[in-house]
Amino acid sequence: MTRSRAALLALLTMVALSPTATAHADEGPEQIVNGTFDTGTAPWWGTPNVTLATDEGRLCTDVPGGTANPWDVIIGQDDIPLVAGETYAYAFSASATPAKVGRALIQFPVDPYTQYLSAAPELSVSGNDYSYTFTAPVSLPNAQVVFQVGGSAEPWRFCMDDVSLKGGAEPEVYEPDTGPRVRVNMVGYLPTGPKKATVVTTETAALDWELKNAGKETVANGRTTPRGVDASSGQNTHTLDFSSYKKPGEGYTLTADGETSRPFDIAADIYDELPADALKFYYTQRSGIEIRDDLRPGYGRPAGHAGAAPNQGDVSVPCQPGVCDYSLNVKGGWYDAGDHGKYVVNGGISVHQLMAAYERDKAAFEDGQLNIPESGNGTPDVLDEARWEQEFLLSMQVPDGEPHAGMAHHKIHDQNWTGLPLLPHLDPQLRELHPPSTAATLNLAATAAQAARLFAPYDPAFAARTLKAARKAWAAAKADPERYADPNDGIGGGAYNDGDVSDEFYWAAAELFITTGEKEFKEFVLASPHHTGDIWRERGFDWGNTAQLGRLELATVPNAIPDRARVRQSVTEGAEKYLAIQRGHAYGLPYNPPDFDWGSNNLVLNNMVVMATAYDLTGQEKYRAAVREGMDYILGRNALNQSYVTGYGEVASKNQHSRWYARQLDPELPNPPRGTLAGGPNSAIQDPVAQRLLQGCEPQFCYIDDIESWATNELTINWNSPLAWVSAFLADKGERSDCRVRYTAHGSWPGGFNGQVVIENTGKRTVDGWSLRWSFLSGQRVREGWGATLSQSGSVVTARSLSWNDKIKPGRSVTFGFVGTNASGPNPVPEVFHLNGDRCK
Ligand code: 9MR
Repeated sequence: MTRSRAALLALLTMVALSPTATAHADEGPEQIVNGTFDTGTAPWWGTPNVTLATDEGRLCTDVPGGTANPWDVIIGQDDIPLVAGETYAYAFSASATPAKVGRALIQFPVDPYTQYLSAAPELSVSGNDYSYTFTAPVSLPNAQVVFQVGGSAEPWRFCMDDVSLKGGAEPEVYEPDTGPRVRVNMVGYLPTGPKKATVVTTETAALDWELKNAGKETVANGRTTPRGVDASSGQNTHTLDFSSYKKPGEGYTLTADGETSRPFDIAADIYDELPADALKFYYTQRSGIEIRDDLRPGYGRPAGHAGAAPNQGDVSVPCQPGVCDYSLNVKGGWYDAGDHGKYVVNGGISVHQLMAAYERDKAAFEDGQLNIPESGNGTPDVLDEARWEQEFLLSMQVPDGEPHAGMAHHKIHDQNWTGLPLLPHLDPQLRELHPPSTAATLNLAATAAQAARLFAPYDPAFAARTLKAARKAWAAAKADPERYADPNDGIGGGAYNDGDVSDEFYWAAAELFITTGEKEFKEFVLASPHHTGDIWRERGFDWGNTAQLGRLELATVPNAIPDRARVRQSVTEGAEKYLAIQRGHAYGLPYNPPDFDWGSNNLVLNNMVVMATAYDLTGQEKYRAAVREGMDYILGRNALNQSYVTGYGEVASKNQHSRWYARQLDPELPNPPRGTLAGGPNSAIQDPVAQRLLQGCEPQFCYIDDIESWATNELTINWNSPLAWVSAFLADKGERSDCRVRYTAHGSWPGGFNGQVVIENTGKRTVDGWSLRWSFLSGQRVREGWGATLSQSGSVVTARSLSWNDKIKPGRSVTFGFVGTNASGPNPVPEVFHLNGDRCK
């Protein structure tokens, strides 16, 4: 804030004023957020032709010359609440070099932009203070304060400070209702898993705790472990461990320090529905297709952006001016989040994680599981859902013959941000393709290469098309490796800029290598710094940090990279890092930076993906236990005592920022569907609601379940994707089984191969009747077998014992074999075998 300058009173009113009204307004609460620019320029925004910066505690910007209208250059703040009949005092200081006349408006935020206050301050080089009063003629939660400074032939410099709008209702003093001080996973605990809770208390010595069943009988008790002050919440905490109690039941509670937790279950099936719910989310995020109410009661809506007015997309979308001179049909795909934008880099990681969840255990995903229009077509629904996005990603590729052919456009979205609520089919904005980027191109290469191997058994033509697109994208990215998305291209859609795409290169090379086995990709992988570096960031991985995806793929999907053992080992090193963070955390969080990131819940879940993968690779129980404990945080064992997954737990997020699940704004609309993850605590609280209510928040408290809090409470396709992956892991009931499988491909010839499989019983009990399951990498097929009855669905093969070999005594083995049909690309030896549903060690 700068020193006050000589006052100049300019008075303008919409409604006649009295001195009393002015005095009253002056005393009212402040409605502007960060009008003193002490904390940077947020949440102030500017039109794309200006860059906002602070200069000696003021907001300053260089206004370009050559614009025609005042509104060609705007600086503003959104979401200012006005109350009808209330009188407000509006004040600011400003300067212009050289002197200019500006326009100061308080207005309705969208067309017709009704002005409640309109002033034309004469701005001088030395600067002046201005003040006005007006009475609001309407109530609205989201008026705009704007400065229109366009219309000058010459460039000039504008600065402002001490922007203040006083009056109206007292801002709500926000005190989150955090319920009982004993914090649990409100959904429940697995009988054999860890069972921990966190107690918030002023006590520093250990406390007694009791576990009670639904009948209020005490079934276990013990003493808490004091943990001191937890930095992520500012709370003094104890942990409480009741892991030794394993009896299934409903309605358990924990009591400690005179407080009783919310009820929870102990049951083996608590996560059974979550994988499908997390995946069903994608259908109602679809663009370009009607959402059928019979498939999603309450969520039916017309197709969005399918070429029907008032939509201006997405069947023939032009580029931003100067970017290209063609239009593309980019209909389809998923809407990114609560907005109507479609962004290739974010679509990439999302569709990848869905396919990766499938590839982890293909037998767990079936046709008909998700109740989508494609259910019943013989392909697992998760692949059908992934294809909906993959087809969109393919459509974003620059056509042959055009500049940057083979690259992918970074994104497609509205020309301007729209308000809430707005159903997709009602969006009237112009849609535009934004310039191609290397990052988007590599996301296309990576996911299309992955899709090629996964779709081969179901639709070889589509698999061939994706592989061709992946190769073309790879070549285009190699030829243009530093074409970055513009960080300032964030009007009407997110910027999704990323100034380092070496990690996207690594991920794409890894996928292409796994699918093709080719030397070029192998050499690229081996030469990449991401192949050997410590990529396990404490903050986790996300759309902008994708080396981890490549490493996880190379570790888990069979392939012939020479240092595979080291790659696998590196995943456990990452997992150890997250395990150590979790053990040091009183809420069992495997993520603990001093400030929480945008979408922190997805980073928490992605760290859990690394620990889960370490379990898959090693079978070490500590990693699986860590994932189970991590989920407790997401489902209620946290400072806010709430679940971040809609429909899961007694108190759960339900007002995530969305233009169509906008029930908080329009009771006719639904809440987000069951299984929707909220972004979660974000220390930077960039949106006005969070800035108004959460100033000074400790990390875990930087969250509010309000639809307008887009920085803490949005839903996105790339946040539900790790939720789907992790919940599929948690729902996996396969245990480690005492068996060893030796699989040998005996000779191969063009088009075919011989497989021999030996199952050894390494346990102490006779196996009586067996079925062995594995998956091929891609389109390989079993043709005929001996020593077992073989069947195949997609790439999942099941071999069942015959009457003469259905017993395997301890230390003994059985052998069977088959003739297989080969597919293009590598045919690696499968590494994961399930005997009677349990995974061989
Ligand atoms: O998830 C994105 C986060 O990592 C960025 O920090 C943030 C600001 O650029 O944008 C987030 O993505 C939003 C995107 O820009 C627009 N659609 C909604 C996304 C989630 O909030």
